[in-house]
Amino acid sequence: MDELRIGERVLAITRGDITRIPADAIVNAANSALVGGGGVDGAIHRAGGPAIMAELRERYGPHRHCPTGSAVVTGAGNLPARWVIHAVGPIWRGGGAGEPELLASAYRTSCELASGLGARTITFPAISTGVYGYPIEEAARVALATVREHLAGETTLERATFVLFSADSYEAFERALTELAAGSAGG
Ligand code: AR6
Repeated sequence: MDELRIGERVLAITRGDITRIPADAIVNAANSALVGGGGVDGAIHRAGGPAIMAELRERYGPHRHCPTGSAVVTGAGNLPARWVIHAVGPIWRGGGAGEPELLASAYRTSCELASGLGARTITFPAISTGVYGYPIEEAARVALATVREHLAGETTLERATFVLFSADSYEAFERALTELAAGSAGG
């Protein structure tokens, strides 16, 4: 399955490059220093152009810091979006250092910021599952459960889509979405 309905809203997964898919808000997997980097962060700044980094510098200063589990907003430059939400996921340290809570917090904060802006559609990468080493199966469960919970509450978001870059990450999210659907069907 690639979609779960939550009332009128939809939680979806798809394969692809997040910089190519239109959405009101695109979530980035950033670092606390908000200085850019590799992975999806590099792809977003490349595709979006220098305006995004310029805005980060201007709004949040040369010594900017975004705590792990939180997020900040900029415009989206040349990306097919209105906003980029730069979320900071945890570095995986074995799972006993609060990683699930911090990862959930990164997604929850992103959803709340997007809803505060009035966004109706949002796309996410699999935060923390690249350079930061978070195991994909566990990350997929946390990611989907957290965004589902947001979509079940008061929000402007109508559709939230995880854009998975690799076949492995797509398959992990597909399994986690199927589990989540079975869990909600069973009450
Ligand atoms: N579209 C969608 N997903 C992508 C794309 C893309 N274009 N490119 C990579 N991914 P990562 P993290 C996937 O490493 O683990 C950066 O240097 C990738 O396959 O981008 O949160 C930042 O500056 C993986 O599944 O982010 C930070 O320093 C997922 O995106 C640090 O890495 C996340 O991998 C953040 O590490």
